[in-house]
Amino acid sequence: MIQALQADITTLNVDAIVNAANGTLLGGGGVDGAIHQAAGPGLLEECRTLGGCETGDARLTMGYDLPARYVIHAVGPVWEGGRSGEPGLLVSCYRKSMEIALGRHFMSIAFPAISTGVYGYPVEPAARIAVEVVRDTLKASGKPMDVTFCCHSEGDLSIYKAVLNS
Ligand code: AR6
Repeated sequence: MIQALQADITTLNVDAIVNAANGTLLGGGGVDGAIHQAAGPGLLEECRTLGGCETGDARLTMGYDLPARYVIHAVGPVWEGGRSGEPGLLVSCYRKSMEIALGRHFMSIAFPAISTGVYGYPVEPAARIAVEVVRDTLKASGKPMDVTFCCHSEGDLSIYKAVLNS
């Protein structure tokens, strides 16, 4: 039900992939750039209609040319040392994304390591939050869903595997 693997998230055939977006929802680098590139221009067109998104929140769009049917755009916090509410905002990202997925009865979802690239959140504490929120929300919902933590690097994968086993 919950797994970690190393892959390009744009290749995953799931109901929804999560994007590590910024507040404009108008694209950027990293996984955001890769998702927009693979989804095609329809994604940006839909994102323009959304009017942005607060940090810690998430928005749903279609997946366009992606194998994934939908994209959940979550806006993670920029790491500023950990005392500016970053953990709570990251918790909120995962929670809101899971609420959208559960509300739509998605059976499968894949998350990148939100905030741990350009935004600088250290991977291990971020992975702990990701795993804990997903486990808690799934348990509370009582619904089945396949959740994939999609890691870009081998190092991130080993951190996620260790967290999943702890
Ligand atoms: N598949 C899976 N993971 C990926 C991929 C991919 N194709 N590409 C990168 N990653 P980041 P953030 C990993 O920087 O830190 C953007 O410009 C990456 O190795 O994409 O939340 C947005 O527009 C890292 O582990 O997102 C925002 O401005 C993880 O995805 C800002 O970056 C997240 O790295 C958001 O920064």
